[in-house]
Amino acid sequence: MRFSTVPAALATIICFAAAAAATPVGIPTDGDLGFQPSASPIMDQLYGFHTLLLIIIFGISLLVLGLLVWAMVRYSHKRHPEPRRFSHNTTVEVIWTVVPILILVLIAVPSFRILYDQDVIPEADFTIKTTGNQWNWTYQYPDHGGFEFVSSMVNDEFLAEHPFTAHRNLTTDVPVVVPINAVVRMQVTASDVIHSWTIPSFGIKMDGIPGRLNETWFQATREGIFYGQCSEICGIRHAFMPIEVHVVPQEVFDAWTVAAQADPYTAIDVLTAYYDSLRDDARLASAR
Ligand SMILES: [Cu+2]
Repeated sequence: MRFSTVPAALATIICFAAAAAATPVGIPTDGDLGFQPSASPIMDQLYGFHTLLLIIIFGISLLVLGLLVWAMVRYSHKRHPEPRRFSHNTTVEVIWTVVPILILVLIAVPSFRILYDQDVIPEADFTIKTTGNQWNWTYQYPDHGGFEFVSSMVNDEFLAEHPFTAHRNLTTDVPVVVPINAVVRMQVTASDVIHSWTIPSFGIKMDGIPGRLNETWFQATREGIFYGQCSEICGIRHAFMPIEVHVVPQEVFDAWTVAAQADPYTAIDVLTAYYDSLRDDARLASAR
């Protein structure tokens, strides 16, 4: 009896793993609070830093509130009709100068570390160059034969035809594809006005400025479909130039690049086949 539960548990795990692989991240869901789930080491660091700040802010707020209440109660006119006349207290002044300095140092250390890690690009596996245009993104893969495509938001007809897989203001006609765990050097520029390329789950945001080539990097540590939106007010359709990144296994990425070198606009078929196979695996596993 006990042994028969093992394949069932295994099937459930496979089922969850397969379902998780193509899970969209960065779409609004009911009851969401806080950041989008992290999918990179930088975002992990940002998440930790944010939590540290939250604890510090909470502590300071509680302390100040407590002191206020204590002063109001202890030194009210009723309890303390005759105020004392002193105007300085060296001990208290030293404490309220030194303690904030210590808190700022405590904040500065991880803050500078994250800034450094974001700024210094580790040895990259390959480069993607993106150019912001009013109102879409051009992508180039210079290390994979230099193919290039334009990624635009899908229209309402497409949304109506794909109600479960397409997301309003987020889904693009040609997504960016990267392999899991690869270090990607991201070059960002623009052709007309300032745009900003971002994927919140990767902890990355970089302005695309005409005539300037900005660089940043990311390492996606989780399979899935990740979304971002242009984050620099760039004109009337600023809200309609989304960013969609698919993080897939290396072999799927390799197959996609081969297909994209021939025609980047139909290479998405490789991804569709991969997601279909995941779904079939999950169905098989749950049927067993
Ligand atoms: Cu823009």
